[in-house]
Amino acid sequence: MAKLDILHFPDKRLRTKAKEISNIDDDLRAFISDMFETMYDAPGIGLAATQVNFHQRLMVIDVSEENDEPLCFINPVITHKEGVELMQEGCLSVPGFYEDVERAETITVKALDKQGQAFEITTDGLLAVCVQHEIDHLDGKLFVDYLSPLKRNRIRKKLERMEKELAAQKTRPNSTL
Ligand code: K1U
Ligand code: ZN
Repeated sequence: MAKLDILHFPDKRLRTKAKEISNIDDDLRAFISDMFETMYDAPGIGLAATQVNFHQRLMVIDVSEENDEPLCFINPVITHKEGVELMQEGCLSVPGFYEDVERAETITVKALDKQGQAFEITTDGLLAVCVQHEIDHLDGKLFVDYLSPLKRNRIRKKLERMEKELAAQKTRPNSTL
């Protein structure tokens, strides 16, 4: 198992539209294990392949308290949306920022699991929000795209400053980063 590097906004690679997966094999299953490890370690409740620079339609989610309800979605498609809900969202690619986003309240999503078996879930609450957030990633969209340009640019500038600071720290002698 391996922990993967997560891309940060405004990295352009986060804007890539992921491609459908046609072959589900042991290599892909090993990558899915790495994605779960990366998500739990972050910690987060979801992770889309786009965020780890793998541009295929794959995402993992676990919204349970005990991290014991892992869900893997391959080629996910939302087939039904109902109602509207405002919920605070975070993003591992936009670390440290949490903002309210409007999403569908109840959704039906169909996908393939890691064995290639089709399944369908109708859900609401945090899982519904997380599924919509992760599918947005696969389409190259981020939660900051729902904010005003002013807020989005403030977040971008702060994250660019932090990335620069981190890069400078790494080049200093005796750095433990
Ligand atoms: O896709 C991602 O960047 C993961 C993101 C998912 C998400 C969170 C909240 C609403 C919608 C989608 C996160 O996991 S951010 C971190 C987070 O919310 C969290 C971390 C630890 C415990 C509980 C929540
Ligand atoms: Zn995210």
